[in-house]
Amino acid sequence: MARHLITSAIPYINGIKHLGNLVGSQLPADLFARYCRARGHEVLFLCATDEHGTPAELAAAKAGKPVAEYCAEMHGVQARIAEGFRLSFDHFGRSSSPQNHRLTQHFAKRLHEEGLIREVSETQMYSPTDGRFLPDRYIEGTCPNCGFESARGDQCDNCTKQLDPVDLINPRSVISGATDLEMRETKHLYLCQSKMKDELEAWIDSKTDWPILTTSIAKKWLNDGDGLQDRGITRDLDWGIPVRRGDEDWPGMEGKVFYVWFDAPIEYIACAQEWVDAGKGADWQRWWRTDKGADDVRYTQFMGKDNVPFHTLSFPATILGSAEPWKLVDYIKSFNYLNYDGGQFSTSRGRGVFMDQALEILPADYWRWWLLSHAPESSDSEFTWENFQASVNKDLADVLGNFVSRVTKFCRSKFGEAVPEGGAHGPAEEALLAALATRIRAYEGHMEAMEVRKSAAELRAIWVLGNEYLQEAAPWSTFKTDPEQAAMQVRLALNLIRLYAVLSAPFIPDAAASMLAALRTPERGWPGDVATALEALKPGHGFDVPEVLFSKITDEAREDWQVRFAGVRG
Ligand code: B3M
Ligand code: ZN
Repeated sequence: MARHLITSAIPYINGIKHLGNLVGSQLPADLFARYCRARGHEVLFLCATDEHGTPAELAAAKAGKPVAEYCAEMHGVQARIAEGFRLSFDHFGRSSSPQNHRLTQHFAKRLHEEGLIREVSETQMYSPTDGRFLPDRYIEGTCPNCGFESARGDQCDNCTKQLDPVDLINPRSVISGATDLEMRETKHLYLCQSKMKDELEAWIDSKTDWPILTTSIAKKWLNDGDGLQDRGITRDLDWGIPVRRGDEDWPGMEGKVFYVWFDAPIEYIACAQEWVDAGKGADWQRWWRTDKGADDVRYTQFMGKDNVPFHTLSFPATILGSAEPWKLVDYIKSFNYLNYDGGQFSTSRGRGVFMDQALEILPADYWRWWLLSHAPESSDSEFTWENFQASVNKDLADVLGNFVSRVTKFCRSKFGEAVPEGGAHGPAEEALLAALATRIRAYEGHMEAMEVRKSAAELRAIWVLGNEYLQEAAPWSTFKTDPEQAAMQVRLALNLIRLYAVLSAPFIPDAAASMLAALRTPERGWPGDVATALEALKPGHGFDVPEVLFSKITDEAREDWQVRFAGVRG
């Protein structure tokens, strides 16, 4: 038995995430967590909401709510939706928790003591009307390059030129529209990542088993320009973790908060503390402190590719720089983007399917199956309604659902609602068992390697084996001449349903649970020897014919959804 610490990138609090966000971190993390648990490993699976920064402030302002209240509400909303998708977090925490405040301030203190923090004076736009410094996104003005009147402080959306707020002509505050902006001097803390370049590089070079997507991004940033840049870790914002060193004030840093990307990954650790403080666990240190037993933990992180630099460089710089025995990540599984029907998902334009809407139209398993079997691993992938419909109708309804329904209904009509007795395996059954054994070992190999698409393809192939067997064995004809033989075939097929439920549970947990319930068995043990696994349900064991596991998506429904999700949410 191994111990697996698994974290998913923590979603921003500023709204409900779309399916592209889901498949890029939380869902594959859940797949892996469920698989590890099914294999009997000890798992701690953590996620949280990422609650600080400008986007949270802006979203709260837009909702007309105090930011703390907005975050508390949205945390509840995201937690409920996560449950709806059956994301099996051991704890879904909050980066604004008191635990994260303390731990973030602790890390800042340690980094300061190690000589890894320096103060930098810079000038930044200040708005006397708003009584605050304005981050780049809070400033708009006319683009000096193309004349576009709503260019943002960091970039012009019209001509894509990267901008500095001082470049803007007629700059104004996004908050109040005020134009009396002025440059003021302000001090910030920088984390001296450049001093840690060699250590970080050696660490990344030692990760020879990491996906290329992960290491190529890490190396690009390590060697970008003059090499790893020092990074500002404080901001002039109200909402966030106050800049302190441990529980002491930090002279000159009054009224400032830590940069959201400094405290967000620290929440992975704080979340384990929240898990204990919520009474769900006994000891967080054996997961996170290598001096307290975490040295035999295997730690895997899941995230979209845009988050890779922060997890391969910035967060490890925080951990290593602290010179304390914190657990470092062992494996980073990163994902490309999922596009939506010929373009991108867009949160601002409401283009694509968002997590709450997805669950309103279909149960979680339908989405889980499509998203995982089309995970954007080796390249970006695309959601189209045609493809979604085809996949659900073929894989789930025709292949798996149909198998379950045919077998249970046939058995009920000919033998009654109990596993029939009699007959013995022949060459066809031996061949099936051998094919299953090979495919199940391959499936395990892909799941262990977190090859999500390959795992799904193998699982589907395992379902197909059952259908092919049933088609050839044809118990409905055998029954007429040799009922004993038909009984054996049906008994084997009923046992296959149980086996499928166990193997499929990480992908489609609700359907798997329905299958097990119909077979009146709580049995969840992972199959060792296939022959033994296919004798788990003994003759005489009662079952029920389950309700339809998966309904097909009609052309009408598909067309309707296509129009409904084309853009402008509202
Ligand atoms: N909230 C970005 C994102 O949701 C960011 C991840 C933080 S992981 C520590 O994609
Ligand atoms: Zn422009």
